Amino acid sequence: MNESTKVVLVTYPDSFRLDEGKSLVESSGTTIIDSYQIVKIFTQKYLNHSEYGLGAGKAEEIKEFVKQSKVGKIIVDEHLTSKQIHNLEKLTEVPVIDRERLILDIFYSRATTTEAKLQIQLAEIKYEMPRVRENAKLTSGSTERAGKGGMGEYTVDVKFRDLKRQMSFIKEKLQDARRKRNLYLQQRLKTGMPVVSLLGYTSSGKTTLFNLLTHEQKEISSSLFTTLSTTTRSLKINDTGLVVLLTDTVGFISRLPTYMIEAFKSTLEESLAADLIFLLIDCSEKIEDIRIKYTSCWNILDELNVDKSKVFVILSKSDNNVPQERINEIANDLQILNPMIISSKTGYGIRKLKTMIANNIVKVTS
Ligand SMILES: Nc1nc2c(ncn2[C@@H]2O[C@H](COP(=O)(O)OP(=O)(O)OP(=O)(O)O)[C@@H](O)[C@H]2O)c(=O)[nH]1
Ligand SMILES: [Mg+2]
Repeated sequence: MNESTKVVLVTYPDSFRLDEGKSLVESSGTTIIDSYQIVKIFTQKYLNHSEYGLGAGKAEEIKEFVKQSKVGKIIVDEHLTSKQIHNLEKLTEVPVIDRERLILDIFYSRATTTEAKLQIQLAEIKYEMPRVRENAKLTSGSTERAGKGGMGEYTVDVKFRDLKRQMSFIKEKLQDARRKRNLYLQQRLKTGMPVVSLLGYTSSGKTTLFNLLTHEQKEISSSLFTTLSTTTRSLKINDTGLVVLLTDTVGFISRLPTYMIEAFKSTLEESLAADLIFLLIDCSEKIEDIRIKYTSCWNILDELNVDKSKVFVILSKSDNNVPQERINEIANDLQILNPMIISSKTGYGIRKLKTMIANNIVKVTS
């Protein structure tokens, strides 16, 4: 049985980051041994103060609360340096988890394929490496070189070398997995079957659409990062006789450091090599949130050098109380001409979506 750990969440006051921070914490507790129960949320306009990330006054306030309410962990929804984590842990006497650690923990608890597990291990090492020397410095109390003048220095070097060795080992294994995947992809491409991929922010409805189109039963949920690996199935397009391969994959999230995007590149590779990319946007959300998610998705696509001409925006979840005026407002705001509007729940727009695939695949392949 899962045990719940009482945690406090420290995040920003704006509703987007506050809600996403809460969802991340809730998602992290659904499958790992100890689930989190948020007992209080502290907000801060800035989380880049040098000593603790948060301001010193807020840190003291949290320290008191943690003591009185027997809180087991503090989760800060921002990237923190080792020094900031160390200072906050020392002050509050409970473990501190930052945004990257939290995302890594979710990935870790959810990963089912060997490749996904390796990618997470690689991301973890990349998270760990810059912290090794820093941590040693902090725990030895020295402000100079790590573990100066004794055992410390030696231990740190050994640990560092060990992480480096692990990193090249994992990279090699990932290369192998990648080669196999590429071979598989090449074989598929040789069959001439066009590939259509579903990409988008986490929880935008990719897997629900994938299941509807391919009659699959892949896991869907309102938690973040439900899908962590790539699945491909064939899809018959109406009566055209056209068969395409449809891929579903891991979702995006904002404020993801480059090394994490890098770590997941090979999972995304198949999706990125597609003839058509459907970028799903949940249109039932607030326009401000849609804007942030849309921009984040494009930032990641840009970072991955995706050819923009093959990306089509799909507004998903239209059944969720989205009148036509809202659709117009979103299309205007995001400057999308004739967006496709669908609902995987009611089936609205699905026929049109298939026709659109047929039309564009013909264009791409002719
Ligand atoms: N109302 C409504 N809800 C939907 C629709 N499509 C998906 N959902 C819900 O949205 C949530 C997320 O759906 P998923 O299909 O798991 O989303 P995803 O994009 O695959 O998410 P990740 O795998 O976490 O990246 C689930 O609770 C779904 O039931 C839709 O058309 N209408
Ligand atoms: Mg999914």
